[in-house]
Amino acid sequence: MGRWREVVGADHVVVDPDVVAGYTTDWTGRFRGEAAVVLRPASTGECAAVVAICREHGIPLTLQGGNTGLVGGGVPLHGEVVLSLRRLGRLEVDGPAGQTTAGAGVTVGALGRAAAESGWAYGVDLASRESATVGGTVATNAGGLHVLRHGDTRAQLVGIEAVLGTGAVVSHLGGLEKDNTGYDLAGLLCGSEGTLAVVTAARLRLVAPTPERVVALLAFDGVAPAVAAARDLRRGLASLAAAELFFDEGLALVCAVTGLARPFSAPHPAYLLVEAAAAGDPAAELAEAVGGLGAVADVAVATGSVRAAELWRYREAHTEAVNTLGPPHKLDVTLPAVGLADFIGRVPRVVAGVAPDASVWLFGHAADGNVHVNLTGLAPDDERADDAVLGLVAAMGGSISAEHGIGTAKRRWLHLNRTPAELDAFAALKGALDPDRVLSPHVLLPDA
Ligand code: 2HG
Ligand code: ZN
Repeated sequence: MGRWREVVGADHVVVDPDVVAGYTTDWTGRFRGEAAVVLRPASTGECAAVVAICREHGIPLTLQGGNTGLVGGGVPLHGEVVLSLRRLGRLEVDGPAGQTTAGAGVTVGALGRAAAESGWAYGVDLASRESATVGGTVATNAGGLHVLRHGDTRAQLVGIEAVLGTGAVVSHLGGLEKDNTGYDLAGLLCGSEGTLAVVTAARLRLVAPTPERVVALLAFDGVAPAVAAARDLRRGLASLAAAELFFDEGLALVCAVTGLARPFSAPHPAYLLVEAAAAGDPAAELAEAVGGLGAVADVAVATGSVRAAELWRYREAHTEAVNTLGPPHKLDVTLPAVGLADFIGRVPRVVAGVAPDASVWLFGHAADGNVHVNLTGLAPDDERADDAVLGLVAAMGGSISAEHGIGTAKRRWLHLNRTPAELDAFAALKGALDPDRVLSPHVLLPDA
């Protein structure tokens, strides 16, 4: 305790149980851990000193950013000390380079605003933008709403600063767009979920702003035409910035929970929320592209930003609406494009076969093949339906984690997507960069 106080300051060695409690349960309430201490360093040097002390004494750490993760990777489920990175708040925009250097604790929302002030934009956006941090989104390679346009977090990453599990600091933040000088450490640490290093800062690419936005909600009479529409818009609408899929059961729940009015006079089985964004008004090209789709049953177009935000809310409020039903099981999966509609049709039957009392809520990022399968009405540790759904995903050639990571929740299914040789390579990397398993020892990889 004394050495930690010397490093981070007494105020940031948190032991008050009421304060610690804010760091030990995940956002959904499904993953509840416990910790005696939360450490809140404010610099890379402080992080390195903390890791060195923990390594010396064999004290495992759980790394935590905004605690918006949904797979139990950021909470101390085995009594670990929590290393909260939220105080790492450095934020510089390099206008000429079109890049930013951001500390791990900067939120995605704050990064986006800083980029906008300098005439740029950040390519990653997600519903949890005001809590999710740069460190967390890099550690999990977060996707979000604009992957179809700008790619995932790894695609924005130009460089990284991090503390390895050995306590060594690696810092490569120069921001050169072309830099073929050996292993891509930034790319490796991105998505490693805190198991190899503490990400303390990232050098991130910015994108050209697209201030003119039009949002439309399209209704369809089935899943297949909605999925096909997302594919056709991706090819035919250059300004397409988002294509978000949801269904009538989820929409009804969102309306009941939020008090929003239903968007159409009649219900429809499937909906696609489409955003077009460009430097000039994309309304005409969006209308033309939607007109060419053929199978659209109804359309609501937002002509102003208030209505646009309302239409977005139908999709973004799914997460909070589902949570009102009790802690959900969250299975964030990707399917090959050709199998997406078929998978969506099969999931409810597969779940009903093993857990008839469970409710299934589906929504996601249509153009990425990414469906968020949320299951409610299950005990937190009842994994029969998880097993059945993830088995179906693998059998159909999909991924058991699209954008949320493996965390602790999906470790037992990692073998569905990764061969023994790949898992051996993962273990070798862990052994090299975190030999004493100080960093998030129960996340992603099997226990030693
Ligand atoms: C989203 O797309 C997030 O809104 C959360 O990835 C998904 O709540 C979920 O399952
Ligand atoms: Zn998502």
